[in-house]
Amino acid sequence: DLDEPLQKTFCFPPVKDPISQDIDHILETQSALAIDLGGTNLRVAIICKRGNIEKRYIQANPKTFEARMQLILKMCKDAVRDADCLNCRILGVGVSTGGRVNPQEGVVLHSTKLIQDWSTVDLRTPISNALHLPVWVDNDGNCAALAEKKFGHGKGVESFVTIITGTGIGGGIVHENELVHGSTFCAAELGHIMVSLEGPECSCGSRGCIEAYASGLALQREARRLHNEDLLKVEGVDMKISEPITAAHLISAARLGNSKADAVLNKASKALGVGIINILHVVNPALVILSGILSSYYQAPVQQIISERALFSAQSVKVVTSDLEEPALLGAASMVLDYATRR
Ligand code: BMX
Ligand code: MG
Ligand code: CA
Ligand code: ZN
Repeated sequence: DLDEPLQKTFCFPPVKDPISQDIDHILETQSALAIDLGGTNLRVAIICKRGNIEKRYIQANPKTFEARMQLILKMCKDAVRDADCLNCRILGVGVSTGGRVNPQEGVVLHSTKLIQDWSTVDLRTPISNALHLPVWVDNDGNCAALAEKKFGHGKGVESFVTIITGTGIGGGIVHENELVHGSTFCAAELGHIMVSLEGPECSCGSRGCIEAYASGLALQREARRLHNEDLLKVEGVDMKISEPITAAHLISAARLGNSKADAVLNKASKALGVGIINILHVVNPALVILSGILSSYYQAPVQQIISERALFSAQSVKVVTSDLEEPALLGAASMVLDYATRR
């Protein structure tokens, strides 16, 4: 990003006469501060009303509650300062986080060990006290669904689900135009749909969850296993792997003809596809939107399994990949942009 240092050097709140202040106020874009807390990263972004990401910040998500809270507040303060220079007027803060969330209270109720030290956490009070802004909080998969509804393929669709693959697998359900939260805010934890009685261990403590087969973390684990057993090589191709092994290596090995890598990915796709069929048979959505790192890989096999194994009446469902860059962040912003401007 070439103009970043320049912007830093020359950015200070200008002193202006009242008339140009008035004009500036009109020209300011109503914006939101969005935060996304995942199994790997902590992201913050300034997002304007139309859904453009004006500026983005990314750090590793700290492992302890104290360090995490401290970093959130620091990143937010930096972003609020930068927003001023970008002429973005921040209306509030939207937080997307892994874990079960009570959005009415702005509290993270419980998290799997994907985010450690993250249960019974009031996010609204400290963030709103530090920044003097209203704060909205929801689960990351639910936020992704809100983003699809406002900016993506979910626009105008009464009933759809979204599955977002990252470190884990997040889910969101929009039914009759409303997000489904459930009786104890545990609805739409779609990563923990179980597709086998035995199956691999999941970070939630159970086994056979689709997250344990098809998430970024699950595929990375399998890629490492194959790599350590010297099975990730492709005959006739020089696959030097010096960087850390990820799901991407598994996909490229499979594409180059590695049958072990192909088998792992097939199983992951099957698990995900069967999990999605279970969703179809419970909520019968019109649309399934896949997003995140592996969505374009999974789309075709999922569609295929649905045509083979879903009940006839559920087969009309469309499976698409999201065209949003950052669904969780955009959804976090949409809570602010929709509610802060509502009269
Ligand atoms: C886990 C779970 C979900 C979350 C999903 C995606 C926690 C902390 N997380 O299944 O609530 O939606 O991961 O998370 O309980 P990500 O880390 O891939 O963004
Ligand atoms: Mg995430
Ligand atoms: Ca969810
Ligand atoms: Zn699980």
